[in-house]
Amino acid sequence: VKNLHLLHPDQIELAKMLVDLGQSHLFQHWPEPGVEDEQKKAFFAQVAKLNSNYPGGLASYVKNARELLADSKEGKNPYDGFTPSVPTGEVLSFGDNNFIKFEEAGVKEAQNAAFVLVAGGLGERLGYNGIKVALPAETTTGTCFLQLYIESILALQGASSRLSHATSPKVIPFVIMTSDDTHARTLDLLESNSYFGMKPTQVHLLKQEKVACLEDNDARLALDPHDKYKIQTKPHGHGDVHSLLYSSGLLNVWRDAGLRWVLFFQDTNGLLFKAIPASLGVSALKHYHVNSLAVQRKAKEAIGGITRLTHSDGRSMVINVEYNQLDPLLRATGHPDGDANCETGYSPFPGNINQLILELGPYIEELTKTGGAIKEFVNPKYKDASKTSFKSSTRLECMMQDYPKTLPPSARVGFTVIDTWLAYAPVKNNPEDAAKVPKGNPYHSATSGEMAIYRANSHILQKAGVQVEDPVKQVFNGQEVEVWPRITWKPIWGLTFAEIKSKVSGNCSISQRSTLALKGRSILLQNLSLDGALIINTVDGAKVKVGGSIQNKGWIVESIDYKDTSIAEELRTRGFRMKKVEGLEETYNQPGEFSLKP
Ligand code: UGB
Repeated sequence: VKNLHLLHPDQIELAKMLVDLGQSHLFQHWPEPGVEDEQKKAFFAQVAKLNSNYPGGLASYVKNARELLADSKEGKNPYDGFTPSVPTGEVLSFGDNNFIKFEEAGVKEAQNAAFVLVAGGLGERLGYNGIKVALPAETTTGTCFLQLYIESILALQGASSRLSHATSPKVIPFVIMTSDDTHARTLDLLESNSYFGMKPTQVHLLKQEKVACLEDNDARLALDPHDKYKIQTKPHGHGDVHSLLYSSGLLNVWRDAGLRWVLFFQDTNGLLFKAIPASLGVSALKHYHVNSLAVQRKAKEAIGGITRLTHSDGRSMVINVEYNQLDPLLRATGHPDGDANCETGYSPFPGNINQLILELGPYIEELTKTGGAIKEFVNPKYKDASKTSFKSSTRLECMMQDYPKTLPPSARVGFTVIDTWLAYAPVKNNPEDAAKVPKGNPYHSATSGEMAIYRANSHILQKAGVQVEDPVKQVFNGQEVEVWPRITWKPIWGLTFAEIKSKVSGNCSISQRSTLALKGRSILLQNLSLDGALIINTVDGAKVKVGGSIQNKGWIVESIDYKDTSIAEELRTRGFRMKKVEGLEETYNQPGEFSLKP
């Protein structure tokens, strides 16, 4: 009270609110006016920020926290009364007629889409010092994830406007959600690389803020252990993306511009865009308000399972059940083996890869009701079984895939299962943890993420008629992986199967020890027999036919030790690097027709 005169009237309101919320411990220790006044003002500036960043303000935050903490103390199961069952959705098989039909529909729709990348996470499991989107997706070309995503969106934009013969091509907006942990470095990565070819106005960065920590079951806010004038904060989770998009005003701008779809994706999946056209096609042709991308899932794999939950009161929803909750839920509802593989060798519940496609109109309608608030959860680490105190402060969290939880039963919620090899190879685990993954389960490491790109590209070319030699097995950083020829291409070379197929003809073959990088739109492979390294760069307007037998010593995948700190972290985390012994690199920087034959 003695310090009140230091505050603005709106800050006085906040102080009163904190007292009403049982939070007076936050300033009980404050000294007399005149001592540390600046810190006191800074404290209230932080409170104002915490208050405005949460839908419903701190009063709602504390109220929600009390309810969730009480439920957690009681051991209440959020899925009480719900019975899980395997939902039905669209299951795609790469390259068949159905897949091609959906891809074409998806490319057409892409010009009506906006993309949203959630990239606020630090990736503690990966233990990488930089931001994850700056990591190379593969080291043959060194393309980082962010570049790959941007070039994919641009390629899709071009393909979509060509298909619809648009006179003034639409620009696909790209939003990146960052956090204090990633914002400056993300912006720097974009700026120092000229936004990887995107117009800066096409990219919007939205920074998520952290939320207040809670020190006990009464939801008393925790002070920072190192600063008594600061409330301790922690990340609130990727679910923030919905309230941020809502409050940014972008959704209405997009609707007014005629957009129809918002696609959400995560930071380190180098395969994702191979699955985007077909999945967007599913959304469009099946009229899904919500479409979750999924893959086959091994039981107990650390990805959520897409599940139909039916409540005894008649409610029913198709929703992601997080991996740590699926097993207990199944056990509690008459499945004594819990989360187990069925006769296919996979869990019957498709694995959520957290790629969501939402129809914009119904999305705006829903957010107008909720303000973007997503069902939260709390995960306190209790000191003992009495559950009365915590080992360390906790906070509320939310996940973007929980968006459908508040939807009415009339909402059309579906999912699309895609071949794992085509769609999903995230980089989440550090080498040590990856090496401990049970045999048969995916490593989700930088090693497996890169090798998965070569495998997918090899499979795609095989489907397109190229003879690609079988892989060899090799161990890097303690992980056994299949090493396929290192085949990469820029998204502009081929984003859909039909497009890729149209660029391959005759008898083409690629040996296992080969490297092939296609960096340009019009590169046609005709009767090419490759045994070595071949890199082709072209500008738009240059059309190059590549054929004949190309043979050289090639690039060798050289094993390295991740503990060898003299090597860059980006390479160490994968346990190998490309030794460029010999290769053919050609660059065509003038428009025209060319032919490359040895
Ligand atoms: N992220 C943010 O942008 N902000 C945050 O506060 C936190 C994260 P993780 P997680 O792909 O297999 C998810 O940590 O949360 C971004 C799904 O919940 O990589 O453990 C972060 O930058 C799970 O159902 O994953 O698990 C990253 O881009 C399953 O689908 C993204 O959010 C799993 O991903 C995910 O963060 C998966």
